[in-house]
Amino acid sequence: MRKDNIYTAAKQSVDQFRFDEHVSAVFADMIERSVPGYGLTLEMIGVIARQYGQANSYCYDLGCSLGASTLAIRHNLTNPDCKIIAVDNSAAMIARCRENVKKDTAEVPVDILQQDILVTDFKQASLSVMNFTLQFIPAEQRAELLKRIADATLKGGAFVLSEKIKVESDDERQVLTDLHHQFKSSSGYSDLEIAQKRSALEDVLIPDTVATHISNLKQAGFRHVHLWFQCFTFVSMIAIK
Ligand code: GEK
Repeated sequence: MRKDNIYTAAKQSVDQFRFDEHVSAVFADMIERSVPGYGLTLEMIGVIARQYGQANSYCYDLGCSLGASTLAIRHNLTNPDCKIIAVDNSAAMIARCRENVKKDTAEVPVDILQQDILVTDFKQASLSVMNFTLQFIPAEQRAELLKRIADATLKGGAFVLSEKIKVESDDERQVLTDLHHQFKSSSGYSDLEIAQKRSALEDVLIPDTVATHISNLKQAGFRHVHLWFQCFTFVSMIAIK
């Protein structure tokens, strides 16, 4: 795994974060050292796929990056007639995702699409996953996207939404943000790297509160929404149709 050194050197000005070739080359290391609990979300996406994958259905990995969630689903689906659709709009991510899926030996078919998930045509979904992707979608387009996902979800199907969240309470936000900073320091990032990455993400990653996510998911048409994971300001929810 190539080490993420993107923000190691001091930059005159920090460009907006983009999922380009440089990021995709170090992404596995970057996300593991930046998102506390990321490995656990992947492991539990596998568990959720076992529970919710239905025969003759599709499983969507939206914002698939290198295909980590896709592979977690692929190795755990017990229904033979499922197909996985992995979507990402970054050409660099999709190229590496294709290589990773090609190297993998599991049998469930996977379609890999370089596409904006805002135009993906969803159908017969027993499971859809957005593992830290909705936060990059413009806020005003999120409700419509969630509605299209909910509309395409089969009865009893599930949607996993993992996100970095906005915290309203000043005290809570300070404590959780400091702990996240400490997590990144413990993972080997310097204060400069942490500050430059934060600045790059400033207008790119726009978090919502858990309450907003739950309300949006219910509004979209999911019957039940449960928070199943939280570590500092990172959460994952499961919504059931
Ligand atoms: C994982 N889920 O490893 N359409 C398609 N893809 C998009 C869009 C869009 N409109 N906007 C952003 N992306 C993965 C990790 S990373 C999370 C997901 C992170 C893609 C973007 O190109 C990137 O690959 C991914 O969403 C977000 O389980 O970097 O924190």
